[in-house]
Amino acid sequence: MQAFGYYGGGGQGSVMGGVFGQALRGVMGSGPYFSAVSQEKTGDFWVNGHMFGAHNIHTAEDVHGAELTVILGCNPWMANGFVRARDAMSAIGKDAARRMIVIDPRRTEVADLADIHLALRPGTDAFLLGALLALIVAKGGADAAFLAARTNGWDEVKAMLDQVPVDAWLAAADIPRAQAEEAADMIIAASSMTVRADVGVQQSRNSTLNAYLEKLLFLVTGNFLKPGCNGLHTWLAPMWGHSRPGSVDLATGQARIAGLSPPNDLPKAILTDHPERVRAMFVDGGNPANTVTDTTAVEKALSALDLLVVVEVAMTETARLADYVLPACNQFERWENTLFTFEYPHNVFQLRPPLFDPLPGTLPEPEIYVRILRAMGVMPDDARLAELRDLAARDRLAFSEAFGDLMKEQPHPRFLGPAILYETLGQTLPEGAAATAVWWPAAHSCARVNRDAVKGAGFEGEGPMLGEALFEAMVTQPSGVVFSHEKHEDLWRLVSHPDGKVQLAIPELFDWMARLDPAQVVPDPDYPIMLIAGQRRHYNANQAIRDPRWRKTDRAGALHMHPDDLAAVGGSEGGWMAVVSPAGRLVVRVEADPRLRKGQASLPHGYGQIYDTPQGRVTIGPRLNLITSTEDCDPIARTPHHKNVAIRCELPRTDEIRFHEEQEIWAQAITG
Ligand SMILES: Nc1nc2c(c(=O)[nH]1)N[C@H]1C(S)=C(S)[C@@H](COP(=O)(O)OP(=O)(O)OC[C@H]3O[C@@H](n4cnc5c(=O)[nH]c(N)nc54)[C@H](O)[C@@H]3O)O[C@H]1N2
Ligand SMILES: Nc1nc2c(c(=O)[nH]1)N[C@H]1C(S)=C(S)[C@@H](COP(=O)(O)OP(=O)(O)OC[C@H]3O[C@@H](n4cnc5c(=O)[nH]c(N)nc54)[C@H](O)[C@@H]3O)O[C@H]1N2
Ligand SMILES: [Mo]
Repeated sequence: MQAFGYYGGGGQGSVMGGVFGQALRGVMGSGPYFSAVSQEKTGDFWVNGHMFGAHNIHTAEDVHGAELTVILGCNPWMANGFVRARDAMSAIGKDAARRMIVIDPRRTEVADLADIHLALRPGTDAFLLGALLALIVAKGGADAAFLAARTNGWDEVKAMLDQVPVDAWLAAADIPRAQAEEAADMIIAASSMTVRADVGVQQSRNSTLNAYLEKLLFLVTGNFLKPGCNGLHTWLAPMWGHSRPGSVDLATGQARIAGLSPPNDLPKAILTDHPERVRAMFVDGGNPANTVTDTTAVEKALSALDLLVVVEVAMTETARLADYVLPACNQFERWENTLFTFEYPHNVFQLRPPLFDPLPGTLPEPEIYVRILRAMGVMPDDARLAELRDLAARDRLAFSEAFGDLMKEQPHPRFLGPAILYETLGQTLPEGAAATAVWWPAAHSCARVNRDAVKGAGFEGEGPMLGEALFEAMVTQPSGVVFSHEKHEDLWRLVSHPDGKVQLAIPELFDWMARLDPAQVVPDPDYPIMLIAGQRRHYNANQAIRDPRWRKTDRAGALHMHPDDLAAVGGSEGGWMAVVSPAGRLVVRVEADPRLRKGQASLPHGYGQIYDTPQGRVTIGPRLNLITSTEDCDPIARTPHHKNVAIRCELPRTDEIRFHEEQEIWAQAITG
């Protein structure tokens, strides 16, 4: 049964509920699991599956230790994305012995600190990376010893790279040959290199291919699992899964990646007469009505459901469409944990106690899920839970055995682990901390699978006692714990192919490379400007900023245009501009940004919230996904091309300006 769909499982910084959400999903069948992650990173996971053996073998980067850092399609100055990002970028800028290459059409704040800025034409990363790799190989920069010892398929990859028409591809990317050669030389000369990539290449044209070429860049040059290079990291518990071939969404036929379904398919999975269509959705920690591609289709689909339940802290655009809104308390009013534990060689986890009391009428998500599961009648009976609770209080190891036995029973317990732990072990933990019990099996499995690294982090004990020691530290150290300390060499154990080697050749992507054609980069005359539909700026944070007064600047979420493009359409700074895509039209405030490439514009991510004012309904800032299209996406992962949305800019009509100026006046009731 795939009638029950789930979206979210945690927004930024608020993730504890997601673990419990998996219990509800499990008992409700095998419907699609849409997540914010599966509209940015699934192409990357797919490549990891081929290269390393599973979708959840995940690469990390050692920006702090690298001699050369390649910043590829991301802006850590604005977006962070790794620990102490601004400090790390500034440190590189100041250190004469360290280098940085930035690959971004815009001269970003980090490009100012770089040695080389490759300001490529938007959407042409595959051409540029292909050409760079070909140059590196031609210059003898491949690390033959590393490739022979640690990888398979190098001959095929080399044969593919030998075919790259370097000059034609550099022309497609609009990068001078001399600059590309300089970058290739710098990469070859580096004693260590790490590549940091994010949505600038993942939500871009050739997304999955970009992820492959990005990994080839550090693998071909042997910059992998060594200090200052890219690597693999241990997990306390993997944040996503691995999908075997044949795991598909029945209503759409789309293959799942990492256990996830692409949000781009959300409308299609609902608005169909397929018998396995999604009929009910549960949304927790996400605002798909604003953040999923093609808002019009998403709203239509969510409205067509038999049932929509939204767990929220705010009356969002998605919650407005719901049959039931379940009010949650926020991440500072309950126990929470970090989830993006992507560090290596040492990896950190933090369980945070609450700072404030919850507002009346709100509940922590774990309690919401456990109440639902109890009401559904799927939980073990009270006597059984009491027995386990009693064991947990007296004898953790005996509890472990009894809990393990219960998990093997049919039909439901194996899905219900988090809820059962909450009701048993959780009740023996300090007041209010019941939800943290879900980390107990994770601590144990982490200690079992990564024994040496957990011991390396200072934990003592053998067998289950090591896991107990780790769990004890997690729940009693509110400032966090280092749970694994790895030696680079040991991390090779994470590669799960039988021969322990990285598989470099991915035939599907060789075909894709062969299909790349510089003619594809010629702008559409009707939509000649390339829009970054969702730029990270000083005052946006996904959908988490709902009070516009929190934005010290950029309250309107202005369109940024290159000054020449702005002048060409006759616009003026602070005035109005219409942004037109094949999918829709937005009228927005406009400003000039000379850092953009000519022919490139940007709108910020994280705006478009709807409020009720005394005069009527207002939308503050661009509701961006009104102009994005679900089919403008990656062919494998179906991740949207949000960084390369083709648009045109034109001056709005006077009635449009009148409407938006009135909206701004009404909005003063909210913005003060
Ligand atoms: N301030 C702030 N920080 C955030 C968030 C937020 O909303 N606000 N959101 C968080 C989330 S969920 C994410 S996923 C990350 C995303 O973090 P980033 O990926 O760093 O964010 P973006 O600004 O979307 O895009 C990054 C860069 O891609 C560049 N770019 C555009 N088109 C192309 C292209 O074709 N090729 C290349 N190479 N680059 C291109 C843009 O100029 C931009 O500098 O940020 C996280 N951090
Ligand atoms: N056009 C375009 N679209 C994009 C992007 C883009 O660049 N361009 N970026 C994409 C990316 S990378 C991402 S990650 C997504 C993000 O999109 P979403 O996942 O939809 O955004 P979040 O802000 O993470 O969602 C958090 C929601 O959780 C709620 N929330 C906050 N705290 C709590 C809590 O404690 N409990 C509960 N239950 N809810 C809480 C917030 O009110 C908010 O509505 O957007 C994507 N959409
Ligand atoms: Mo994201």
